[in-house]
Amino acid sequence: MCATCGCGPTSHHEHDHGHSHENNQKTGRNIVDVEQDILQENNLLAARNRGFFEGRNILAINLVSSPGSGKTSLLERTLTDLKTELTFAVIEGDQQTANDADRIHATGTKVTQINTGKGCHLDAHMVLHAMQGMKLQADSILFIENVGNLVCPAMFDLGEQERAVVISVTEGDDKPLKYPDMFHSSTLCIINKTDLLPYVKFDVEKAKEYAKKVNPSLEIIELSCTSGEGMQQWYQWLKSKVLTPA
Ligand SMILES: Nc1nc2c(ncn2[C@@H]2O[C@H](COP(=O)(O)OP(=O)(O)O)[C@@H](O)[C@H]2O)c(=O)[nH]1
Ligand SMILES: [Mg+2]
Repeated sequence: MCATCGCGPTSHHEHDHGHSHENNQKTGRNIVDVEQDILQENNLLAARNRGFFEGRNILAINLVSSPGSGKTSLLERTLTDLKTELTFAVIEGDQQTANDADRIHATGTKVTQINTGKGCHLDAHMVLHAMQGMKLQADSILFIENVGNLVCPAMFDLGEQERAVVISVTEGDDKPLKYPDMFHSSTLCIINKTDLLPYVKFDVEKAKEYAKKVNPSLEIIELSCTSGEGMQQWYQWLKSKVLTPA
């Protein structure tokens, strides 16, 4: 159950405990109202974050995926390979632990960990709060690694310019159809762990077709953080998004 967006209680109550129809209707209505309020407030703060990023020419990229797709691995390799060319900072989101922040810190990159407790996503306020203690440099890239979850983070704009959804070949090629909101709201889809393709049933062309069906303008990059295959294409994409300072 998510303590902040209220995505849990609806389905639990409706399916597990057999509440009366009237009660279900009432519960459903209340939850929709609360969600609208939360999202409206979030959008205002996201606009504030976006203004901050634009004013300092910071490219903010929200990394979303299910747990274990390889977000932190992608960051570790990227930060290590490009640290002499670009300036980076990272905000790490997880329910518990500072494990990912430790992994990022080991690359020499400035990082702040947000623990959401029972929350299943980052929101714009958490990002604003984290940024206030970070002294972000102008003309830099800020990666925001979201909590591993293909559902709720889709609803929460953080003020980012780009949203990259990472899927790995061990998760099944139908994820874009099952979680369309996430793929619809993303600008880039990274298909990770291509080194494992010989061992798993994952049709790359089908995955791409499904992703494009949900979002025709979605860009797609296949890569492996382990073997390094495809990483250059990701670096090119990243550099193409960095705006030259005026
Ligand atoms: N074989 C393979 N394993 C990977 C790759 N990228 C990440 N992993 C592994 O997947 C697991 C989860 O990775 P992590 O970066 O922590 O995922 P996150 O939860 O999305 O941040 C770790 O055991 C990684 O070593 C890859 O390209 N190939
Ligand atoms: Mg991680």
